[in-house]
Amino acid sequence: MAYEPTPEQKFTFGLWTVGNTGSDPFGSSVREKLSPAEIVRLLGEVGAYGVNYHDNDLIPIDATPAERDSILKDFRQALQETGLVVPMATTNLFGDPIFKDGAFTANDPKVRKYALQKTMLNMDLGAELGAKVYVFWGGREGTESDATKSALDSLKHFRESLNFLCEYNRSQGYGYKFALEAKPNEPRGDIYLPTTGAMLGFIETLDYPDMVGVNPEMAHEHMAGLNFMHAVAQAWDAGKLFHIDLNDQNYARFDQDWRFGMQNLKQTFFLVKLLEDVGYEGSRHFDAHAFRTEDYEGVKDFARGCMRSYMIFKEKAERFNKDAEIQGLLAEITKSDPEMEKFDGEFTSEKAEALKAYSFDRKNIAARGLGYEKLDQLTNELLMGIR
Ligand code: GCO
Ligand code: MN
Ligand code: MN
Repeated sequence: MAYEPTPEQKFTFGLWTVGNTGSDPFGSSVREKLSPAEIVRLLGEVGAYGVNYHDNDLIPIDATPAERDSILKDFRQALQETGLVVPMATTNLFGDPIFKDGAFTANDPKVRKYALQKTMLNMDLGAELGAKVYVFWGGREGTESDATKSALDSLKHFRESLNFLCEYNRSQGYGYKFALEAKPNEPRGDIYLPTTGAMLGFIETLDYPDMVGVNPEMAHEHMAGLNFMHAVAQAWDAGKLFHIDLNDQNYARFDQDWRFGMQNLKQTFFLVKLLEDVGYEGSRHFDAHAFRTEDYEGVKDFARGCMRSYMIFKEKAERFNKDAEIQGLLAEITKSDPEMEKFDGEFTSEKAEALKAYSFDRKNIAARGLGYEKLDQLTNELLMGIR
């Protein structure tokens, strides 16, 4: 199989991902900074479908109107040349010193309103560029010390800001879907609403819950020691999987943002299998960056690797779904029990009474082996390439 990316698979990268210059808290850049147009061309070369951006990846925060026009002109030209689209836009509400105490949850009302202004302005630009998803990642929305900020007020401020922006979205007729991205920590000591599950609960408290979903990220759930696929399944079940950030990460480490499929092969397999089995149709966005050891050839290897791994795992998922022995075991495990069917469906008092009176052979039921060792070994052998 060739594993060539196709537009239907909607593989996207952020300007900030392949454009990452390799600096970290301990060292400076190792790669020259590319312009947005150059990044688009690099993505075109590796076969990506789209490019996503933060306002300031594209237009520096201090750019003059003339600089803005010229950058946008070059960017649009590169999009046209390569055929890349811009499916998602987002706001940088963490980089500038004004956001040192957060954006929508900063204690200073001026900072909160500035965050709203900055977001509306970029929603305007994103809409012009064709974006349909708007991501909110609150990198600085949190605390180091809870002496400094009220967690309850912060939730209130965040809710008010999102409600305001939902109204703005409606009044402008942009039709954006908002996607909230959770992260447990980094750069703040603790970030509010630290998991996808927390975001899903919060969304129901908003004025327009239907407009708002989630953008779960693999590395973020892994930093918190959680099972990413389970979080994505919950988002899907709630009809809230509006976007996804794919990458990789060792458990319980700082944010590593590794190439998709690099580290946790089995977790990645089950994630891709879920996305493919349910028919997820949104962007498959890689929010990751190349190792600091790489030049731009290595960055292309990184980007191709993300997409290849996705496609290989997709093929493995098809194989899993067609494997007679695996499917036989699954059918056995999940088979229905005709005797129990009378208790299925809606609640009635009669059903409850009948269930209370039913005599279960507890020891016999418990004594049955489930064959999970075999099923898991077969799964691993499939992943190891011998099935
Ligand atoms: C991170 C986040 C960001 C966001 C981005 C889009 O850990 O830095 O994942 O990369 O995804 O800001 O909103
Ligand atoms: Mn991240
Ligand atoms: Mn992300």
